[in-house]
Amino acid sequence: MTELFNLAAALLEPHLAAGHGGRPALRYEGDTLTYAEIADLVARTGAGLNKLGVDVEDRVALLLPDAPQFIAAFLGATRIGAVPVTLSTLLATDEYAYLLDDCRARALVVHASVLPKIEPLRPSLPHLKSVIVGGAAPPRGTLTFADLWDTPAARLPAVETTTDDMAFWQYSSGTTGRPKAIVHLHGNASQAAQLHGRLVAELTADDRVFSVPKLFFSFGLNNSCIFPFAHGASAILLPDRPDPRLVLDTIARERPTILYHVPTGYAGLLAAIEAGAPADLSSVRRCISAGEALPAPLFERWKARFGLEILDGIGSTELGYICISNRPGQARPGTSGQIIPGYEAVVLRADGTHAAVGEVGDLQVRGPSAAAFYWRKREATKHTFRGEWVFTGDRYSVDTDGYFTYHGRSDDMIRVSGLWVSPLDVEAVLLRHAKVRECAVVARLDDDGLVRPCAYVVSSDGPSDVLAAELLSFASRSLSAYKRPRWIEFLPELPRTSTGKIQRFKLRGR
Ligand code: 3UK
Repeated sequence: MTELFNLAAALLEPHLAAGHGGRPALRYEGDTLTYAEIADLVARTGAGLNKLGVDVEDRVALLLPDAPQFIAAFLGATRIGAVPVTLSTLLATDEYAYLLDDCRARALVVHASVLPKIEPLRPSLPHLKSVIVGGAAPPRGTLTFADLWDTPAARLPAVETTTDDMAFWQYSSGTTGRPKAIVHLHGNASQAAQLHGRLVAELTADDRVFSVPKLFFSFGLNNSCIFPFAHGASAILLPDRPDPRLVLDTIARERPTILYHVPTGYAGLLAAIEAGAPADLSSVRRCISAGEALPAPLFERWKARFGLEILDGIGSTELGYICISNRPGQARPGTSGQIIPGYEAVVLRADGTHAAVGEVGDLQVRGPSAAAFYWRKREATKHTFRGEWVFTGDRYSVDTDGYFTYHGRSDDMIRVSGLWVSPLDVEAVLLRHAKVRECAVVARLDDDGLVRPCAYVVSSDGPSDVLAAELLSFASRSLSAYKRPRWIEFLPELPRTSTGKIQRFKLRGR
């Protein structure tokens, strides 16, 4: 039912009304910001955006590191019914050109360190009227947060959003085609805080959460903003690149009670500790992972060292958060756990009937945190959002106890370190090398059981270790670290269908 509801108001106002305005909401660079301080920043940011002409339903792109300014801009925009679009800070100029044009951002809030990647685009973005710069002194033609915050919050016009209004957008990539904006509504945005937040993390107002995955991801936004604020807890924000030693220092210094990371991140922390990095996890009572499958040996190594289970769960940006998860004390290593009450999951055969126990099929989930649709992508929306159900694109089986086991993707996409890798992007780079005639990139497990890209290459020169090494370094020049192939395997030819399509599934089986 459509009723009046505003996400930003729902996350902050109850704490002030209950007299908890003095409680900590954020820890950032050694400082504490209280709920009252955050609420004031949010109200002033909203009022400032209004003064710039940002109106209800206008998109406000955010290109910011994890910091209080991110929270102020995100909730400030949401509060006035504008629609924040959280963008990764790690992209290239041509990717921002597409995203800012696709969402028709009316305003952009950008950190000074990322601004140089955006500046060349301004003339080609007619909808972009205001650029607000966080961080260092801004160049001409832009505004600062201080300019925004000049506006007294009392002037903030109340915008009455409903549960069915758009709250925020997040981009997700696909195998082919451009990234798709996933549209979240006010009414679905905080539902997962009452499901995973209560039943798996078991959040209370006394918790201090630390999410290594950043606020611009759906996992991080829920972990570091929506969940803690829904429960009156506090979040530790780390603006820097999360090098394992820095993460361990932050844990020792800030003493979080709940740690959120991706499996590759937990493996990185263990590797750093085994190489001698000091670690004090005595404050941590719960470790949560998502983004890619957590291998059982990694679960066991972590438990042996710290006595803590890593509770892995599967979620997606489309579903709003984790829907199937291991529960405290009941974790089964190597599985994604059981359905979280409030969600329903089915494993489907190709003909749409339900798979039997143990049979692998396509995972489809429904639940209250699911997003509404993809912006301006009608065909993709029809494929993924099927009535109340979300088609995940993941292959799963379920056992008699209701534990779900991941078997990879139904499309060719590869999940590495909790990030999407399209085989096509990696293949395009390798194909630029003069000695690569054909290639196909697929997922393969490394020694830790984590997924990494592997490239099968048909070369004009035939197999050679020298060429393999050359191709690895060639790829590393134009691909981010997580996208680089870890192995090069030579084949006389690639397996193809009669119509000439590469059969990547045959290579995955090798
Ligand atoms: C894969 C997993 C195996 C799976 C996310 C927690 O990752 C998140 O969202 P994305 O939209 O990607 C979704 C896809 O990632 N995946 C995620 N978790 C697992 N595969 N085991 C897992 N535990 O392919 C899924 O379809 O980036 C994670 C919370 C919110 C999120 N958005």
